[in-house]
Amino acid sequence: MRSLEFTRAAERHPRLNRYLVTSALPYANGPIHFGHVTGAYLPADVYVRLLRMRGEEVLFVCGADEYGTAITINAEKEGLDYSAYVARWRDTIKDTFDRFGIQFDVWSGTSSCAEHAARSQDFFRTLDRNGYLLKQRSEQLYCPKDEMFLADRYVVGTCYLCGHEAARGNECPNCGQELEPLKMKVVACKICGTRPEKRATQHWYLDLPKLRDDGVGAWFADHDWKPNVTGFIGNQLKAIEPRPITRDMRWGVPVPEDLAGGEVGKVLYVWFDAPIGYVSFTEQWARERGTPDAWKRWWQSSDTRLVHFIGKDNIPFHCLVFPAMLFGQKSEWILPWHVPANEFYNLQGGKFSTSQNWTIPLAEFAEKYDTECARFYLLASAPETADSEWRWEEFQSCVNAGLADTIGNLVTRVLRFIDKNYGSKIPELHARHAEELDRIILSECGAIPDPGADIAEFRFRRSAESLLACGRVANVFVDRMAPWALRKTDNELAESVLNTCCQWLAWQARWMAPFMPIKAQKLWAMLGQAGDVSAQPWPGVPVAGTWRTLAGGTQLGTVEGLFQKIEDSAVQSEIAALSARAVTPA
Ligand code: B3M
Ligand code: ZN
Repeated sequence: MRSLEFTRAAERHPRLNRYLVTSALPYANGPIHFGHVTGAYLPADVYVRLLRMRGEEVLFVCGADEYGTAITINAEKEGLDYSAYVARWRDTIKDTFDRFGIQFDVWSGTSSCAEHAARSQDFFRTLDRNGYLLKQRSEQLYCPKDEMFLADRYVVGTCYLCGHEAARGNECPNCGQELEPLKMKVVACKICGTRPEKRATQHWYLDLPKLRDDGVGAWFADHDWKPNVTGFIGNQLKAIEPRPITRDMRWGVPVPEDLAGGEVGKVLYVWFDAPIGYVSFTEQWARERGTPDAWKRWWQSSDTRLVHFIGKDNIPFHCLVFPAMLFGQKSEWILPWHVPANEFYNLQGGKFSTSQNWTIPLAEFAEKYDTECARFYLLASAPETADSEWRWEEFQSCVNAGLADTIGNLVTRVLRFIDKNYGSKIPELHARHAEELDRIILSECGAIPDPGADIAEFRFRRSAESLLACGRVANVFVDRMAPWALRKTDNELAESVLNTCCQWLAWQARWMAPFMPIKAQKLWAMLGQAGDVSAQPWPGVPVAGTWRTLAGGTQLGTVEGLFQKIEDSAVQSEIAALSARAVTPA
């Protein structure tokens, strides 16, 4: 039975929902770059912040993806054991998120989360029990010298699709296609260079054709996807085949012993266990807060909206394979409600590449620049519907001409003027001016769509536009009303105008909170407001007659600049440093 309290809350907020928000689990195998940040983490963080202000119930889950051959090969190269290697990257990546204000409710890792192996094995076991796993013996490449099967990246050879000579056993870095290692030409063991031989071994496959026919196909078809998802997955579904989900390796979640049938050294494929991390990390969160069963409310309650924020290359797994795994549990598990998938984000005319050093080291960036300005620019330039890029000149103009000249300038010109001429107190609104001033600022200076409505529908670029427009409108208002002149001729009107400006800034502070929480808080405090601006209800668009929330006479806080402009010389030296650091591929 629903508690009275719950019913009352639901009546107060008829739109109240529960949102389980995830960001793709970054591989614990290197630093993340701005492409990752704007693709899967920042929009999720902004979305979560907005939902919280709207009073929705939200949980934001992420952690590192710590298995797979890309990781074992790099750990071996560095002579580190796997756990130490992934722990280092797990912490480094988390540090980057902290610097950019990306705040998860739980941050974990697939090899360190205590719940992860059992939960992954449970998924596997249930899929098997429900008839969705196939077992097949097949020939695989085996290195006689290293005495091991060569999973994925342990195979190097020539791509049979494009001829690229350094293709890996699972995919070609040149043409981006998935490969079958047995079809590759001139194959060698990545570790010792020996030509591998073929040996028979057993593996498990996820029966995707059956899952499609039993309901996943129908579920996909009546879902409202972004256009970049519909066509791509629709085609994949038509020609879908069973997908291998185990590997011969030591590092990974072991295939449950009771099912292994004596086969040893088998682990779950990294892409099978990784999305289950969303679940096991939720379990960890629930345990750590002392309510171990609370995770079910998020994953097994049909009124939860599951939202996966991902980059383009993770689409098949989040729109098809993971939903199929959830569906195949044949119990209360929910399926994704939305999968906002971004396109690629490039850097100054090239692709972000850690190996070719075409990147911006983020810890260093955070020492030199304002990371909240970067948040804003990254959103304003996000690859929502087409590839887009970070350009230093654009970052500069976004900060200087966008944030500093509109929002920053507005704040200082209004608040400093009040500081100087009105004893640092918000001037009164005189009733006879209220209606006219509302009309001028709310309709004659330009209309702005609610950025919250855009964020809720994953239009982050447009929401960023609205925030700037918010500053522009008020600047138009200030120019038109010219309170500095009015003060000498009609001080009551001047006071009413300045009161209106402060009300507008309070509005703007709340609108800013999801984008730039620290600056929003500063502005909130400058307006003499107590408490946390992010704990304020989301205000929507201002409505004449009811939108003013600040009391006249309120003492302002200390007025300070919100944005620092970026010099031309800084931009030039960043562009030069980028090219100087870059290495051309061998
Ligand atoms: N680690 C791939 C990536 O970082 C992968 C995502 C897993 S989400 C379950 O692009
Ligand atoms: Zn070898």
